[in-house]
Amino acid sequence: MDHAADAFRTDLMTITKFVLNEQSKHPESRGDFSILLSHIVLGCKFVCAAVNKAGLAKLIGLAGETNVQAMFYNFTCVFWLQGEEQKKLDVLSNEVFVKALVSSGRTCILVSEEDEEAIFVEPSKRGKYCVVFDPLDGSSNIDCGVSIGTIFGIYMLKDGGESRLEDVLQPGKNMLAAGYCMYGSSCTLVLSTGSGVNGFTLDPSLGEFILTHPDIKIPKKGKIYSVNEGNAKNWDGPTAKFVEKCKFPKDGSPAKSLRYIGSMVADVHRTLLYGGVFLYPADKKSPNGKLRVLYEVFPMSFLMEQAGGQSFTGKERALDLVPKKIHERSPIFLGSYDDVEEIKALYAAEEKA
Ligand code: AFP
Repeated sequence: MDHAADAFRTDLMTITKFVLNEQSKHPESRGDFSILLSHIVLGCKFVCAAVNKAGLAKLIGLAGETNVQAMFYNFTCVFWLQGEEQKKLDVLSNEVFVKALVSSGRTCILVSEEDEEAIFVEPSKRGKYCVVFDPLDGSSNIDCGVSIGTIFGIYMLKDGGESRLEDVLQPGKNMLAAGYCMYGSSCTLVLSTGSGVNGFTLDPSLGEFILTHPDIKIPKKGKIYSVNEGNAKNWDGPTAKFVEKCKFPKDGSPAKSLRYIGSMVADVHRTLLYGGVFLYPADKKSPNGKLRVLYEVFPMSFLMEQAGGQSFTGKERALDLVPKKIHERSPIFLGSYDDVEEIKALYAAEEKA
C-alpha cells in the first residue's frame, strides 16, 4: 500500500472544490454565493472547535464578556487561552455566525434564533443575500454532550434594491440553499444548493470538510418514527392515529422503531440517512407546534424535498407556507415520501369527516 499517497489525497472532494465546481456551472456567476458559503463553513468550523472544547474550556454554563472579534480572526480557538471571560456556547455561536456573515460582505439581512429583531447589515458591508439561521439548535442538550447543530437557509433579496423585512418573509420554496452542520461524534455539514443534497465530514487533521455522503437520497419508506411522545395526551386526531399505526400496524407490516433525541439536527440527520419520519406536531397546548418556520422548518424541509422526501405542516406543503413573523412556529411532519403521504391522508380524511 502506498501510504505516502494515502496521506496526501489531492483527489479528495473538499467543500471548497465542490462549491467552486457548482459555481462553474453558472458562467454568469461572480462568485458571491461561493464566498457566502465559505463564510458559513468557517463559522461551522469555529463552532465545532468550540463545542469540542466546551468541557475543557469551561464554556458550559458561563456567560460573560469576551472578544469575539479576536476569536474569529485567530481561528485556532485562542479565546480561552487569553484569560478572558467566556460565553455560553449558544451566545458565542451566534456572535461567530453574525460576524462571519457580515464580514462576507455578501449579506443584507440576518435572522437568528438568538436575536429578537432581524439584523440589517450596514450599507458598506451589504450584499444581496438574506440568511436565516439557528446558530446552535438543541442547545438544551449541550450539558450532556448530545449532538447539536447549526441550521441555515439562504434567500436572495427580492428586487435587488433596499432590503426590507419582507425579503425574509418569503416561502421556503424561494430559498436558494439550505443546510445544517451537526456537531456530534463527527462534524457533518449537509448542504443543498437546489440540485440534490450532499454531506461533508470535517477532517480535523486537514481542517477541511470532505465529501463523504454524495447525492443523499432518503429511503422511500422508513422503519423509524421520531416524536416527543410525552406530548401525546394533547395531540390532534391524525397525529395520534399515525403514531398508533407506527406501533400497531394493521396491514401486517412490522412496527416502526421509535428514536427521539430532542435535538432537531440529529433527529433529522438520522431520518435523512435511514429513512422514516420526524414529527413535531401541533398540540392543544401549542397549536403551532414548537419549531420555528424560518430557521428550522424551512431549511430541513428544503433538504428533505431535495433528497426525495416530503415535508407537511398538517395543512400544506411546508415550503409553501408564507411566514408573517420572523420567529413564527409551525407543526411539521417530514421524512420518507411514503410515510409523509400516510400522514397527509390522515389529515385529508379528518377534514372530510
Ligand atoms: P433547545 O434548543 O431548547 O434544546 O430545543 C431544541 C428544539 O428546538 C429542536 O432541536 C428539537 O427537535 C426540539 O426543540 C425538541 O423539543 P422537545 O424537547 O419539546 O421534544
